[in-house]
Amino acid sequence: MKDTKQQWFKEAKYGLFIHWGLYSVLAGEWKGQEVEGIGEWIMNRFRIPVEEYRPLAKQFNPVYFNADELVRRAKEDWGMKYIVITTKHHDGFAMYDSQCSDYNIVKATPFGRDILKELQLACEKYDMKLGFYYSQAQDWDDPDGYYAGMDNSKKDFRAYLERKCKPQLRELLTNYGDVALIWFDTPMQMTEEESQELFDLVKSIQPNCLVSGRIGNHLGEYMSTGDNFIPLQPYAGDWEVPATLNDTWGFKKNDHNWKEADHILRLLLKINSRGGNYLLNIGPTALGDVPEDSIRILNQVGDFVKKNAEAIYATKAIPAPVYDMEWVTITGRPHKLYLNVIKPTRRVHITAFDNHVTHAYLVETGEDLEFQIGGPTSPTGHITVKIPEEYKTKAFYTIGLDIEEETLVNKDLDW
Ligand code: FHN
Repeated sequence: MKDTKQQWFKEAKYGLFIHWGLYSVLAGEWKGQEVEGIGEWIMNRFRIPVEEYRPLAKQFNPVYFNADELVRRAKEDWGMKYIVITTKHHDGFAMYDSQCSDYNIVKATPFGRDILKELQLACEKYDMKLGFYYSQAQDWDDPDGYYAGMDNSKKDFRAYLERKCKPQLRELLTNYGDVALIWFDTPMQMTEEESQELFDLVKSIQPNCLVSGRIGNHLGEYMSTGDNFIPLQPYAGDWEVPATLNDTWGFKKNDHNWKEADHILRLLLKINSRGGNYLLNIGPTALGDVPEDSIRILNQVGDFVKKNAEAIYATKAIPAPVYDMEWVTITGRPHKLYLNVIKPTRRVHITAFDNHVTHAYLVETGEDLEFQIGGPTSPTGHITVKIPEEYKTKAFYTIGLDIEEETLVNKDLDW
């Protein structure tokens, strides 16, 4: 079981992932051809030679990027507790002022600004945790970095580690204040010793910086599930689901397959009810703005999160309920359950429910609600909560239940 031993991570429950880099310039298209699948892999998918990919830096001028506005939104509008940004994705381009590789946003682009420094300052201002994604094994730019789908056997991976990976990690951990976590990714064939070296390097500079599950060889401090993968049962320990709002991480101009707010909210609540954090992605454009659809959806989810904060933050896994209902997802904390209504329902009625409830209330107003345990067929085993008339056509609200038991008790379905 993974244990970060850090309260902030256990309580955060909702964070913002940012995939942003040179691939955003291509926006999913190379020489008139659309890339299949995720946009940030375009260099790999089309085998774009380094000499043709590098010049994209000259077109990268994200003049609309506004770190303050982005962090403010994440905190105040979206209700997120931490941000993780790609400081170097598999394409090898650094999104900060790196001294050990000029292939970076400050030295290679007309933009010339260190967006990481700007984000660090904004995160400090808004009291937001900031973590760095760093592709430690794949580097399609460095001759000795791994390249998925190619023969890597002739590469001197050690040389790449010493020349680029470790020095860049040192820079990230030295020049940008307190780093909440390093989000390693795709370890590929890294050995246990190599993963351990990177782990030790992080801890030697910032002992409180968490190391993500994808450092490889089971050395991470929390578990990262597969992309967009939500376990059916609660996992023990600390874990996180990295997830997309559409079907790509890096910006793709033709990907409009957005998951709408009710879908995202259901996923957030499912993950929280099983004890995990939801790290939800945006892919800014090459001009530095966040796609309008992302903002719209995150604002809607954020409205719920802010009004019903007690049903989200610092909640604990509840035992896998025996039901999976369209209109409601249940979260909880010791002696509390939350019925989060996602689709309008005329009747708030939960069966196979065996808790002793002492109080029911509408979380967003605090208003007390009447409730009834049992019914015509059984004196126990279900609860009906009376909701105000106007809520019968509403969704995105939460009913809080104070319970005598520690957590949810499912009644035997035998009755
Ligand atoms: O290959 C990457 C992918 O581009 C993206 O960064 C995701 C995010 O979890 N991680 C890898 C695939 O799992």
